[in-house]
This record gives sequence, structure tokens and C-alpha cells, in this order.
Amino acid sequence: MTTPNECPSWKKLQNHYHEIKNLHMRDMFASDPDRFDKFFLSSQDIFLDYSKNRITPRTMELLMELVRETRLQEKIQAMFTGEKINSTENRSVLHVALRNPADKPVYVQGQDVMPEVHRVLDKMRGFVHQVRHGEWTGWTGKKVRHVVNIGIGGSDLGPKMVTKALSSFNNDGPEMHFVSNVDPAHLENTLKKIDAETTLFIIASKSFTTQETMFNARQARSWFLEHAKNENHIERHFVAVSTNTDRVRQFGINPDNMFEFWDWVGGRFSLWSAIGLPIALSTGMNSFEQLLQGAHDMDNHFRSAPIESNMPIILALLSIWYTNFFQAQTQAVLPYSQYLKDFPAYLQQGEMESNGKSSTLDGNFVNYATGPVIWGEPGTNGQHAFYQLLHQGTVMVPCDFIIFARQPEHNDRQHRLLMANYLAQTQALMTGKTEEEARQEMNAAGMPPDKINKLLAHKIFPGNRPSNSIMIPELTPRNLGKLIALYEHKIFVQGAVWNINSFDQWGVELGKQLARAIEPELDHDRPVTSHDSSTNGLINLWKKL
Ligand code: G6Q
Repeated sequence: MTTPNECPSWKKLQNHYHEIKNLHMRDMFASDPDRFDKFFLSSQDIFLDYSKNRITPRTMELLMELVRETRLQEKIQAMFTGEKINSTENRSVLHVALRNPADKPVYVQGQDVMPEVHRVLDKMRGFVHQVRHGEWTGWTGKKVRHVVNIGIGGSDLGPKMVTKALSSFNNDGPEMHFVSNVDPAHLENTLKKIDAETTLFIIASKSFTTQETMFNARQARSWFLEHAKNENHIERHFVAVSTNTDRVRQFGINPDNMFEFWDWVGGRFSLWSAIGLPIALSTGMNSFEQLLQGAHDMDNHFRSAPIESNMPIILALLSIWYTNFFQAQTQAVLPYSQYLKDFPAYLQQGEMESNGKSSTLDGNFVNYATGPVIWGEPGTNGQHAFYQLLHQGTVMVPCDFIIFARQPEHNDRQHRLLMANYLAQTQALMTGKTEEEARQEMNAAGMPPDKINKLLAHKIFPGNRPSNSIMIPELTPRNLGKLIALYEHKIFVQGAVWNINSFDQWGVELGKQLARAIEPELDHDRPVTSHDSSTNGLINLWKKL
């Protein structure tokens, strides 16, 4: 398989980088009035302006060559047709099947998985209807008012992010809570807000062996039994989402109350499966299905649009351009929407667990950079916190700005203010402020020359800082599905070009192994000497404290 830096286009991109690295976007805009139209895409009601990037038409041509030379189209086809592209775990990668219509077969080892996918969706639909309409009640006959999802990583971040994003669609649905951290404070503080009679616990774990989740689940069950005082009541209050029926049964949950998914669904891509049950309970099954439909719309776009107008491919190529040629190590995701508060954290897992890899698919070490650090916060909060560094710091951070054009239920004036900030920030990052402009501005404000000279350097903004602007007409389940799938496929394209496996996560294993070894050493009072001096020192300090 080809590594990207062996491709002819890579060398050309390196040369091209040296040719254009000193061009300023201000000048590029000034010399080309059509720049917006040249670098603007729309598909499925998602609008992407990528003109405020340090690119020329030649940059995009060369990046497209890279895509062709790394045989992206074949890799896309392999994913959609169920090939075992997660080679280190010997698994297919088929989250796309979870949002595929029932009558379009998707095969895994010769078997169409669509009937099973839709059987579970039907089961979810029935359950969601019962809970939301008060037909499924707690042991005292009361309607479910609280749902606590106990899960971690992929079994938490996706459903939590979407549930929050679509909270305005929760018409009289239950109040949702998410417990992930093994820190006892997380569960305890949640239990304070609920009452056992009206609470449904979802134990969400693909493996049903994850230490943190199992621990919290057992604690939740004990707490419940303290109130209900009868194991038979567990049936009305605990359901499971998992691939592991035996473990679910052993835990004491009736497999009839289990919603299955499959090993070809990766944890961080699982919100479209029964792991999305909290979303469906909160917003209703119709909204959940709209979310799936939106993701399917984006799947169709990704699979069929030519690379020049393929939005996930363009976003991925821009990210590669900055990571591998400008050596940018971080990228920010800045949603101008309070509803998308958890979107950066969700993408952090999506991108960093998928592409934070150092070995190629052929088992060699890479000699080029792979996945960047992803971080972010909603605008405008971020503006009053870390944007200083984005504008005047010494590192370049490419940014994705995301906004919904309309917020029908909200104050127009306030939304315009949000929009003005969204627009102003990308403009400021791009244009900056020259020495000349800074001087004139201070002059016009009547500042004395000695003060101007003192402040001048502080008032200059270098500009030329890249950003993508994503605009979506409004926040609906369907549009959110498109947005999430857009980033999923972007992650896929990056991994495919870097020739790494975006679908395993061996990097989380070592810490787990060591924690298993350390835990028993915390059980006794004797000093510990079996590790390096720092780890020993910290363990022994803890014992003393
Ligand atoms: C995601 C990862 C990881 C996983 C959690 C929870 O892609 O695999 O975040 O989702 O470790 O695993 P379980 O669902 O098996 O508890």
C-alpha cells in the first residue's frame, strides 16, 4: 500500500508549499474577486466556504492528485461494501449500514445485515413509544421521568452530544443524565437529582466488560435496590445496549431488555446504533430516524460526489495540507451554537482516537505527521478565552467555524449578534491588522506618538490564519446527522491518505493494563517499590495522605 510521502504529488506539494507559504490571503482576495465562488461548496443543505485558507487553485489540484494516488476511491468502496478494513481487529467498518434504508442490502461476510439493523430499530421504536407515552412504567406504576445512561467513550460522547444538541426537540420526554467517569462523584451527584421510582438506567457498553461502566452500573443497581427492595423490579428500570448477550444476562438484565449492535460498529461511530437509545428516548424515534436520514444523505454525497466537490474530502485535504506541509499540530472546532457545546469533545475522540496513530496499515512506522490535536469551545465564549492565541500567538491553528443561519425559537437580535461575531472572527483571522492600519487607528483616536510607538507591536495582527466557515440553515435532527457524518468521513479520508487504521485504538490499552497492576497495590498499607521512582513515590505519598 502507498504511503502518501511516496506519491509524486507529495514532492510537488512540498515544492508548492515553499512557493506559496509567504502569500497573504489578503492579497489573494484582493487579486481575485471570485475567490469565494471558487472555494465554496454546498451539498445537502450544508454550506462550506473554504476560501479563507492558504491555498490557490494549484494547491487543490495537487491535493486531488494525492487523493488519486493514494487510491481513496477504492478505500471508500471497501468500507461501504463491508471489507474488513479494520485489519488489526479483523473487522468491517459499517456504521454507514446503520443509516441505510432497509431495502438496500449491505453484506458482511455474505450476509445482508439490514434485516437485523431494522429489527433493532423496530424494537427501539416500540420501547421509545412505551416510555414516552407512559405505557412503560416503574415498579410503582409511575411514568419514567429520568433516564441515566451509564457508559464511557463511544458509549457516552456521541449520545450525550446529540441529546444536548437536540434538547429543544425533547417535547415532554424524560430528563436525560449521562454518567461516565469512574470518579464516584459523577454517579453520586446524578443520583441526588433523580428518584428511583421514575428512573430508567441504560447500561451502554459494546463489550459489557469496561471497568468504569460495570462499576458504575453495579453501584446504580445497589442504589436502586436500596429503594425498590426487590430484585424483580430491576426489569422495569434497567435496560442494556451491547453486543454481549451473555454478559448482559450475567449482570442480571433480561436479554429481552437488551438492544443489540454488532462488532462492525466501532464505539466512536456507534451513536447511530442502539447506543443512540438516549437520543431516541429524549427526542422521540422520528427525530432519531431523521438523524439517521441526514447521515445517509451525507453518505450518498461522500460516495458519489466527484472529489472536487466532495465536502468530506475537501475538509480532509485542507487538514492534511496544514498538518503535513505547514506542520500545524492542532486544529480548532468552534461551533457558534450553544446546542453544539459538546461537539468539540465528541470530535476530539472521533479524530484523535481514529487518527492519532504512528504505524501504517502495513505495520511500519510513519515518517510523516498524522492526526492533529483537536480542541474547541463554542463561540462566543472562546473569544473571551483563547482566541487571543488564535489571533496573535506564535502558532497557526486552522479553525472550523460552524453556525446555524436561523434559530427560529430565539431572539433575532441576539442571533444577529452571534452571527456578526462568527463572521468577524474569520475575517479578522484572515485579514489581520497591518502596522500601517494600527498606527492610523491610534492616530485617529488622538493618541500621542510616544504612546503609539509603545503600543504598536501589540496592536498588529499578522492575519493569514486559515479557517473554514460551515453554515447550515437550521439545527434539525436531519441537518445534525449530515454534519456529524461529514466529519466522520473527513476522518476516514485523512486516515486513508495517511495509510493508517482509523478504526482501532490500541493506544488506550497500556494505561488500562498498568491500572490493573496498580489497583491491588493500593489495597494495603505497605510501601510499594515495584515501579519507577516517580510512580512508587506517588503511590506511597497517596498512602500517607
Ligand atoms: C471507541 C472506543 C472506546 C469505547 C469505550 C467503551 O471507539 O472503542 O471509546 O467506546 O472504551 O467501550 P464499551 O462500549 O465496550 O464499554
